[in-house]
Amino acid sequence: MSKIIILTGAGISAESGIETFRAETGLWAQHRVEDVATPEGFLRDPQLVVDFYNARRAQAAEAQPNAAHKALARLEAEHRGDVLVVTQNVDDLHERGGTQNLIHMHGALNSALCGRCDHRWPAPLQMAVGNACPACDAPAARPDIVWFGEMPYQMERIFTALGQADIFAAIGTSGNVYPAAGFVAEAAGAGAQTLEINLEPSAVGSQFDKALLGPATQTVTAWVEDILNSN
Ligand code: BJW
Repeated sequence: MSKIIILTGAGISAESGIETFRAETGLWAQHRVEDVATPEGFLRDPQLVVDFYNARRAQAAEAQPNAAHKALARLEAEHRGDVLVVTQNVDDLHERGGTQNLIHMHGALNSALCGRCDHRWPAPLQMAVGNACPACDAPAARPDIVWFGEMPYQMERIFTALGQADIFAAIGTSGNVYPAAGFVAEAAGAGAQTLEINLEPSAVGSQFDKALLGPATQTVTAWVEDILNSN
């Protein structure tokens, strides 16, 4: 009964209409990373950052899970071993597509975090700068997002799973951001078979055993079908 760990990135949600980061017209072509995705940027101009995430939250709320999200949920439901999805995405399309065993390592748009006491609560569709924390009342609400220089969530659980994986697949991620870009080396070092699913080879593409190139809605569906047929 094989253990499968799947890392997903922005590419899996692209066909649902959610912009990726590093495409020519992607989010980082429209916004400076250091302004909207660092703690220093938030300190400098919280309104800019809150507006950026309000717009992305609204976009994600309109989007629907696609065939790739649904195929991963089917894999979790029908595979006889364990399946864990670790997503870098902050949208909720995996959970709306039916995945249950899921880690949002870079946070979630639908969650708010208190900068003072670390309490979390469901984010309103439109957050405002200085929203009060429901636990400590400090006017310190921020989007519950992991910015550059901050520690991604649940790293201990992720590294334990990578160390036990039989199959590691990375779907729709460019391999530019660590620690996620290092997961393939970690899983391969522990003996897992590794597979990259992407439109094109990523920055760490040469580290995978195999690649399946093409749009996620087609490639992920075909891969899941193969795994379930070999169960
Ligand atoms: C399709 C498709 C279709 C398109 N079908 N595919 C020097 C060396 C190494 C590391 C560092 C360094 N200097 C600093 C660091 C650390 C830093 C880092 O990695 N920097 C790099 C830029 C070098 N990392 C951090 O700071 C992280 N924290 C950290 O390291 O803590 C210390 C630590 C140490 C040890 C262990 C653990 C921790 C935090 C990183 C936070 C990332 N945050 C962001 C923004 C916030 C979230 C948000 O606003 O949404 O997260 S950045 C952004 O990039 C976002 C994404 O989750 C992340 C990854 O992007 P992703 O998903 O790969 O998207 P794209 O656009 O890059 O790629 C899309 C891919 O899809 C492409 O490949 C397309 O081909 C493909 N695709 N359509 C299939 N239809």
